[in-house]
Amino acid sequence: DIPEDVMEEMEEGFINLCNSDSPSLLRKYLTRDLFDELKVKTTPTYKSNLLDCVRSGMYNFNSNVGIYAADPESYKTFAKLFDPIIEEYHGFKQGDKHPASCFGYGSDFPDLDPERKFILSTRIRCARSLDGFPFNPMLTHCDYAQLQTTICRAFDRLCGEFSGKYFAVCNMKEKVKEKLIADHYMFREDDPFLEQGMAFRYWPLGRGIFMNRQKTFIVWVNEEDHVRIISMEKGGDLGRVYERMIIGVESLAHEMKFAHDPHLGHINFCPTNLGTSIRASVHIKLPSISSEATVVDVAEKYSLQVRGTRGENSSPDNGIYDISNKRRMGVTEYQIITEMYNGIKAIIETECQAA
Ligand code: ADP
Ligand code: CIR
Repeated sequence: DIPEDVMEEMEEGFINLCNSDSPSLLRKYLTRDLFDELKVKTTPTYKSNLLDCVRSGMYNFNSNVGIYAADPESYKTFAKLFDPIIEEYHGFKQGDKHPASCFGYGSDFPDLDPERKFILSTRIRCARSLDGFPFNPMLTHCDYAQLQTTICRAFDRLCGEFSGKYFAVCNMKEKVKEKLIADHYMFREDDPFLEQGMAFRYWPLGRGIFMNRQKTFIVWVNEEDHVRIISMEKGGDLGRVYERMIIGVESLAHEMKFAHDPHLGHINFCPTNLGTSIRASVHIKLPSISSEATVVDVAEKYSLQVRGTRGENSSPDNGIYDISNKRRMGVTEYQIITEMYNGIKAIIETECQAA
């Protein structure tokens, strides 16, 4: 019961993808046989189809991954495609079980750069989805509004360091928004991967940002995911940033039911954000490691990912890099932060030796 126009678009998109030189995991794992098997399927509750999941990668040949889940059930209905992609990205095999959440203590991670020579800022974010809602391609006008209302109710109950204010994108002055984006607090609205992934429908309805007074605890609403929970500050005190994120996540979890799967852990729109969904990053200056390729080489040795400082797909600026953990799944939160901590420490040592 896939409409004919959808079938045609999918068929054409598949052929174009095959003929492209896209490096995406989607192109790698979507074979003709698998495509023919999955193109007729829909998910049980929201009736999402394969095109709803792969549109982003079909129209963006420069994707690394190229697929999003249109709803939580997509990970099951289209498992034959998602599983190998998840395995290659996270090293998490089909049949593996994501461990129970274990945050541990931030105090195990002392400041990575007490003299403030290398690290400009540290940020940890995780993603959460609300139980009972699909993801962007299947969300209705009404869903976006309802999600925002539910999430904002939880903000009202935050206290102390965590209390703050919610700013809906629709009420935000352009200048204010631009400044928040430039200062790295706010999401941008120009990501072609998300756009073709149908994540910008009804924009700016239901989208917004919550910030505490110090702008160290931030929550994005209805951007890529229903909720993105962020802790950030200047300097390299990873432990303090982590501690704040843990308390923030736990406070919000009291007020809402987050989607969780016994196998996959936290369930979110992009398969890279399953499991812990944590990305812990530093913005770091590495003037003596002379080339970007060398930084990437060293980072990869420690399972870290290098991005530019203006967000995903941007380029490093003035020798400043965004370096973060790559895998988010199959290991606990504590292990993820430990891996990131050790990797950044090693990169700083490499930088010192090169100086
Ligand atoms: P995400 O981490 O949410 O997946 P991005 O890579 O697009 O997505 O980053 C979102 C924003 O957060 C960008 O403005 C980016 O510059 C900012 N950011 C990421 N890491 C840091 C950091 N360590 N310090 C300051 N800003 C950061
Ligand atoms: C892509 O496929 O490249 C985008 N949809 C983003 C995927 C997640 N990000 C990443 O691996 N850096």
